[in-house]
Amino acid sequence: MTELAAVKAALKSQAVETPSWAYGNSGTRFKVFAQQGVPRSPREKLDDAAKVHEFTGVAPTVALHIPWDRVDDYAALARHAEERGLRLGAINSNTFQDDAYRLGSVCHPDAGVRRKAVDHLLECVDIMDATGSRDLKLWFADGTNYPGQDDIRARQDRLAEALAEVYGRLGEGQRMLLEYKLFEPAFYTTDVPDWGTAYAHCLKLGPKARVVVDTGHHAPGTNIEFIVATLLREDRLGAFDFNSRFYADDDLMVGAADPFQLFRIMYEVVRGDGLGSDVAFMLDQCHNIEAKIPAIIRSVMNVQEATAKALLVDRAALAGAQAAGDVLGANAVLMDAYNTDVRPLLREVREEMGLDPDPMGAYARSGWAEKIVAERVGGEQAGWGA
Ligand code: PSV
Ligand code: MN
Repeated sequence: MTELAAVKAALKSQAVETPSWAYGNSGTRFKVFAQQGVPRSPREKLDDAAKVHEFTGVAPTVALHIPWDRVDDYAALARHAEERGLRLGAINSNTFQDDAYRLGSVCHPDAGVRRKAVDHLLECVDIMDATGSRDLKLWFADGTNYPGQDDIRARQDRLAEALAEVYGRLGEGQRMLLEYKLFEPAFYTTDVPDWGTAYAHCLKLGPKARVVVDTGHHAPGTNIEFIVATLLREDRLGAFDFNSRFYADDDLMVGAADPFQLFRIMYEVVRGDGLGSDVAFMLDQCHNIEAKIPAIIRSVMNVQEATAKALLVDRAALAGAQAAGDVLGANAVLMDAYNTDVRPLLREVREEMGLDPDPMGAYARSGWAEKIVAERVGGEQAGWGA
């Protein structure tokens, strides 16, 4: 295979998982702006996700969030997905919206609340059995707001105990993905605040436990690609939650705020053999003021563009410059790839995949946006319950 053919093959087999909640209404804690045509059920979310896959060709799986996507029959939901060329992806737990969780969930000082939270996580594994999902994705809002509020170390012990019980329930081929987040909603301490804490718990649990890097969950200036390189080197990178941030957990379209950062991350993914591996590339975004489906299509395209540039890095030239201590030369190799306009290459890739080379235009011309506005009247629009 020529180098270009290898780049194209990698781009064609890339898979970006889209989040069910991005198709529903969501927003900031100040206001959720409802939009017309928004899905009213998990099935309608999948119908929208199918459009993203139809026009990009690289978004074959959809992550669910429980209880936002709770249905009576998960196997039937999986069939609904299959009939649209999709599969159900990660099952995201939700231990952050129940009144019982005021002081935390799996780290709560009360054993009864911890039991309730763990039972929910076990329910999520039952759902994985029914949907055929590989990954259980855990993010905990647990933490404290005030010094002295609770015992930091005891909370780690409770967390470890809960994770161990759920880990023990995982079936063959199932994985636990542990997501960290610097702060919010807890402001003084967060129980899983960083990749080191997540990694330490995963290491103790075993090989099925992996770390999730949500690109919005770091302090400003954090070198995320370093974290990615390290986790890949340790074989503990489970997944990405892609989005963009200007300030904190903004959940904007990935690649919008800082496409160069996304490129640097994707370069480490390529360098660390993470592309085409079992690392899941998921979006975790909210579209509050912009049209949702086009925003998700744009996000998928942004990931593709960053990936294409990362694949175009002349690795031999880079290694040569690095070995020679040629600081500027090495930097130039990386920047040459970043500054390449990969849009013509991606148009070609899409044509070879039998797709319209312009996914945004193709979606706009498809009439789907008008159809859902006309048809999805009545009922309650899906939202994140915030
Ligand atoms: C938390 O901020 C998070 O990133 C987690 O992944 C949640 O599951 C997701 O957002 C949706 O609220
Ligand atoms: Mn996330």
